[in-house]
Amino acid sequence: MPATFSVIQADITKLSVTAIVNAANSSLLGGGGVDGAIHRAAGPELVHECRLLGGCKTGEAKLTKGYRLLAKYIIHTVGPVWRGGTNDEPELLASCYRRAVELAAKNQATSIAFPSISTGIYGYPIELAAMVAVSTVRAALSVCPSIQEVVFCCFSTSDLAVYKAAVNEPAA
Ligand code: AR6
Repeated sequence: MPATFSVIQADITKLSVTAIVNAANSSLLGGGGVDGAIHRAAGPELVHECRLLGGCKTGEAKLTKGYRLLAKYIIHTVGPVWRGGTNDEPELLASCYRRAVELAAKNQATSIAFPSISTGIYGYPIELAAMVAVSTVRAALSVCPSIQEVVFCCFSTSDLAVYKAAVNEPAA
C-alpha cells in the first residue's frame, strides 16, 4: 500500500503519530518556533536526552523519545539558514527530510509528521521549501515502505495553501 500524504493546519505537538520532526538548531538544546513548542510540550526530560546527543549538523537528524507528547519519537533535524539559495540550501533541506524518513523507518515508525523546516526563523522561501519537502519525502518512501502515513503540518493558513498545491491537492 502506498503511503497516504496529508496536509493539515495544526500544532505539531498535538499530533498522534509515531514520530514528529523538530526543526531544531545545531545545539539541539531548544530554541524558538516549533523547536520551543516541542520542548515545552515534551517537558524538561527532553533537553536532558538532547544534551547527550552532542549536537547535530545541518542536514542531519537525531532521534529522541517523545516524553509527554503523544508521539513516541521526536526526530530533530537542522535545516539550512537561507542565504540566497546558492549555498547548498536545497540539498541540505532535502537531506533533512531524507534523514528523518530513514530514522523513522529504522525505528519502525509507521507515521511521521513534518513541520515546514527552515521556513520560519531560518528564512527559506515557503514555495521552494514545500517542493523540496514533498519531492524528497516521496522519493525517500520508495526505499522506506514501512511508513504508511506522512503528515505535512502547517502552522499558518498561507503555508497550508502552498503545501496543498505542492502535493497537488486543491486549495480549500
Ligand atoms: N506546530 C507546527 N508548526 C509550527 C509550530 C507548531 N507548534 N510552531 C511554529 N511552526 P521555525 P526554522 C512553524 O522558525 O525556520 C528555532 O529557534 C513555523 O510557522 O520553527 O527551521 C530553532 O531552535 C514555520 O512554518 O524553524 C532554530 O534556531 C515552521 O514551523 C530555528 O528556529 C518552521 O519555523 C530554526 O528555524
